[in-house]
Amino acid sequence: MPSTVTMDLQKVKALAVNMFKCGAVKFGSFQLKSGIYSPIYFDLRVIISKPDIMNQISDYIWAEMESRYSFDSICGVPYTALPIATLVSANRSVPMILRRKEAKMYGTGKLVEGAYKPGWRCLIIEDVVTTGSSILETAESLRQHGLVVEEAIVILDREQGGDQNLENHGIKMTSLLQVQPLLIALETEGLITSEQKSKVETFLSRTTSKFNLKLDNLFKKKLIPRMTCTASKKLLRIMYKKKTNLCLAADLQNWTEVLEVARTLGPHICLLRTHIDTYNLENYYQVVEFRKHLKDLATKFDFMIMEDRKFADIGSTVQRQLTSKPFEIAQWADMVTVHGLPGPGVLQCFEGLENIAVVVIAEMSSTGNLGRKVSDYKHECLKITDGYDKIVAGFVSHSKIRVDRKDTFFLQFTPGVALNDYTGGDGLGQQYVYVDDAILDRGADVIIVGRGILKHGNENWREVAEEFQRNGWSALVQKLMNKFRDT
Ligand code: S5P
Repeated sequence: MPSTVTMDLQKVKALAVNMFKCGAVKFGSFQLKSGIYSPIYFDLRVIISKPDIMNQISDYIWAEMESRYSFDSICGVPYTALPIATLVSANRSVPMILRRKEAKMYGTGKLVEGAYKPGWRCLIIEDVVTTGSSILETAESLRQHGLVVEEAIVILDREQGGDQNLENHGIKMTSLLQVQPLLIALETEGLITSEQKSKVETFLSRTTSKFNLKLDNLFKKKLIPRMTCTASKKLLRIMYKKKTNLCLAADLQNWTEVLEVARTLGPHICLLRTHIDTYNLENYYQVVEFRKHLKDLATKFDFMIMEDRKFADIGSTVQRQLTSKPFEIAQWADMVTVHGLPGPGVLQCFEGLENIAVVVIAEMSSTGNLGRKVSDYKHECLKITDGYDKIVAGFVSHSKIRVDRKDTFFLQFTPGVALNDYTGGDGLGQQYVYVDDAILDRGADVIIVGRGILKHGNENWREVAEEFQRNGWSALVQKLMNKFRDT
C-alpha cells in the first residue's frame, strides 16, 4: 500500500516552495555517504530555525491526522522531528513522549521517557523517510513499553520503499510531501528547470532499482547456482523471497505450542528447527499428527524444517536412527544435524536418501566446547565433507568457518544469538552474541534463535521475531554485498 498523501495541491506547493527557499531541498551535485553523486539533497534540519515553516508543518500534520486517526500521544524521531512533535504537542494539547537513541547508563536507564499509559495509541512523527528503519526502531521500543503504534506521519517520503516496509510491520504511513509532487510543484513555480526535474527522476529510479538488481543478481546468479546441495539452494531461494535469514529454534515442550509458534512466525522465518524428542508426544499417532501439521505449515508459509538430532554414531546406526519409529526423521525433515566426530561414515549413510540434507556441527556455542578448544576440530569437520557436497547443506558454527575448497559453497548456521537487550548466558553454558556480531564478524548466514523470541509471551513473539528478521536480513545483505563487491 503506498503512503497516503491527502494534502491539497495548494498546501503541497506552499510547503515545497518553503522547503526550497530555506535550503531544506537542494539541487546540484552532492556526494553521498555511499560515494555516489546525487543531483538532489535533502537536509531538513535547517527548518528548525524557521519558525514559520515549523508552524506550517505542525499545522499540516494536525490537519492530516486529527480527523482521521485518534491518538493519545505523539513521539518525534530524534532529532529534526523532535521540535516538530513538541510544537504539535504543545499547540494541540496532546501528550508527547520521547524515545532515546541509546539508554542512559545511569539513573533510570529508561529508553522511553514521559508519562504514558500502556495501551495508548502513539503517532510517530519523522522528517524524511527512505527505508523506514528509524520509524521501525522507534515503534519497536514504544511497543515494548506497551504503547500501540499503528500510524506514522512524515514530512517527506523519498519513495524508496519505506511505506511498504512499514506496512509490513503494521504501520500506516502518511506523508506531507513525496519527491514527485515536490518536483512538480517546484517546476511549476519556476524554481527548477524541467531538465533538473528529469535528472532527479532518473537518478532516483536508477539508484533504487540498481540496488535491487544487484541483490537479485547476487542471489540468483552468484549464490544459488554455486550451492551443490539441493536443500541449501532451496533455503537460499526462500531467504531471498521472504527477506529473512531467521531460523526459529522451536524449543517448547508442548507440541501444540510448537505448531502455534510455527503458525505465528511462519511468515518471518526461513527455517524451523525442531527437537522432536523433547516434545510431549505421547505415542506414534501423535508424532504422525504433529509432523503432518508441521509440514502443512511449512508448505503454507514456505519455510524448511531442520531436526536438530545431532547424530554422532557410526554410519549404520545413524542410518537406522534416521528411519526408526516413532520419529522417522528422514520422512519429514529437510535437514538434520550431525556431529563431525564419527568421521565421514556419518555422512556416507545419507547417500541414497534424497529428501534430507545434513548440517555438520563444527563449533558449538557453549562455553568450553571442544570445537573451539581442540585445535583444528572445526577444520577436520570441514574436511570430512569432501566428496559429500550434494548431501551437506552447511555447518553449525559459532565462529567463521573458512571453506577453502574451490567453488564449494556451504551455509553457516549460527546459534546463541540475542538482541541488544541481552546480557550474559543462560547459566548452563550457552553463550550469546548479538545479531550483527553473529553475521558480520562470525560469518553466519542463518541465525538460529530460540529463547531470544520464546522467552517473551506469545503475544510478543511476532514483534520480537520481526526485529530479528529485520536486523538479520540487513546485516546479511551488508555482508554479502561486501563479499561479492568485486566479482
Ligand atoms: O552449538 C549449538 C548448536 C545448536 S544446534 N548451540 C545451540 O544452542 N544449538 C541449538 O540452538 C540449541 O539446541 C538450541 O535449541 C538453540 C539455541 O537456543 P537459544 O534459546 O539459546 O536461542
